[in-house]
Amino acid sequence: MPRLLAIGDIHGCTPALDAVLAAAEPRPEDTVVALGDYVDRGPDSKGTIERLIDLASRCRLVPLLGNHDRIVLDLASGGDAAFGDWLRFGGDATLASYDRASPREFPAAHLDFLRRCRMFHETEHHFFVHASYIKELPLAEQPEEVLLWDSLRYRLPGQHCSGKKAVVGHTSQKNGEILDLGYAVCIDTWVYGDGWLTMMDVDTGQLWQADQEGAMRCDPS
Ligand SMILES: [Mn+2]
Repeated sequence: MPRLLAIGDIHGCTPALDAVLAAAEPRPEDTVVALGDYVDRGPDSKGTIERLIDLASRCRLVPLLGNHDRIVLDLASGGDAAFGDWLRFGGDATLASYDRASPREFPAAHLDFLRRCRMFHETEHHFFVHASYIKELPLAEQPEEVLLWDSLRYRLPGQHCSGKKAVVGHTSQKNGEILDLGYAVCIDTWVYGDGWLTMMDVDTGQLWQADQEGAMRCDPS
């Protein structure tokens, strides 16, 4: 059976990504939805995007755009994102990983990867967004501000009108545990801090979790 797998916010923690991929072993028929925020904060944004480009050749990868990825794209295209604010919110680590002074100088293949990221993904029983959603609106009509930026700490979205279960990241769960609201599950478990990178089989609930150094969590349950 093809699996439907989701990966939470990676934030440049490449050893954690390597570890969960080695454990879950995505196969060509599996779909892997990456929930965005590949860059910033952790030490190896460049390596994380390299791994994801490689992963896309080994399974069906559906990468979503995160708010941090959005800022990198804006800066790369001369948009009006605030460079100083970005540096303070983890962009400094991204520049260091590329050894470049601006996202304008990042490899074209990496920027193309970010440009191809989607705002949402939908399957028969689930939908996937980076941050949050407005329950009354169809996915194609959601404001980008909500999809990329809204925090579950300030507003719980409620059951979406489609009846499907949401799989989201963005709101880092500082206790390292996924947040399961029933109608939605948040799998950003704070790998760039003291937590884990979480990969989940959304149909079975099986979890694979690794820390920044790539050590697997022994008993995720
Ligand atoms: Mn985010």
